[in-house]
Amino acid sequence: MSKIFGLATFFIYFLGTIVGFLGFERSIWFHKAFINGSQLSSLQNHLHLETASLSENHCAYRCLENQVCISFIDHESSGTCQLFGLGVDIRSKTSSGTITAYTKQVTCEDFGYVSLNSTKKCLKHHHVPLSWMDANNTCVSEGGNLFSITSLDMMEEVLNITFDKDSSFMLIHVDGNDLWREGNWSYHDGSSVSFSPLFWRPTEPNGGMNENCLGLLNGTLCDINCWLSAKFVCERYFFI
Ligand SMILES: [Ca+2]
Repeated sequence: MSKIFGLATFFIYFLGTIVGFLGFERSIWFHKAFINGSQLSSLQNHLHLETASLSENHCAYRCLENQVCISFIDHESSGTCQLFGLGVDIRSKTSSGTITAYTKQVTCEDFGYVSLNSTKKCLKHHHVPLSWMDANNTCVSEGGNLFSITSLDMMEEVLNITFDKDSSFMLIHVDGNDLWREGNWSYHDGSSVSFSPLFWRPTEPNGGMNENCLGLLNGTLCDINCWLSAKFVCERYFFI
């Protein structure tokens, strides 16, 4: 009796799943992108789940009900459905590829972040001032890091969307410190910061051993005391 009951439950669950994904319209929830082999490799680095697939709609349904999934590829030839924790940036020219990928969210704003034109980074502004260390930890806990300035375009753009809109962001913590060796500035991943003088405020950096963290003050970089409380901007990648 319990076996029959078990089979019936499984059948109802299976039928419910089939009806569920047959009845939903994929294009409402997903944007289609044609990616190339190298973009596929980037996505594979963020593979969240691989499962058997009955159809493209079935795969889409699996992605939709999965909170981590941002994009998916249904491999018809192998009957597998791959869910990825990263999306495809449809602003870039993705039509050159031949692999069909579907992406759930397509802008930084979909994640509550702000877009930049000069980079695929998404930015988030934090209004509660913290020390550089605590600011950095906050960004890490959100799956990112303090905003890394690697080009003048990027620096200019962040000023346009930050300081120009809210003058209380005149000084913000950004990625970079010389904590481990005085005068040797490095990013969060340990790579060296090689700013041209154009990045630095005139006469900065000038704090020696007392100022080992990087701040963006009114449009130029300066070394600041790591314990100083300031607002900050985090960055995160959501797209390949
Ligand atoms: Ca220093």
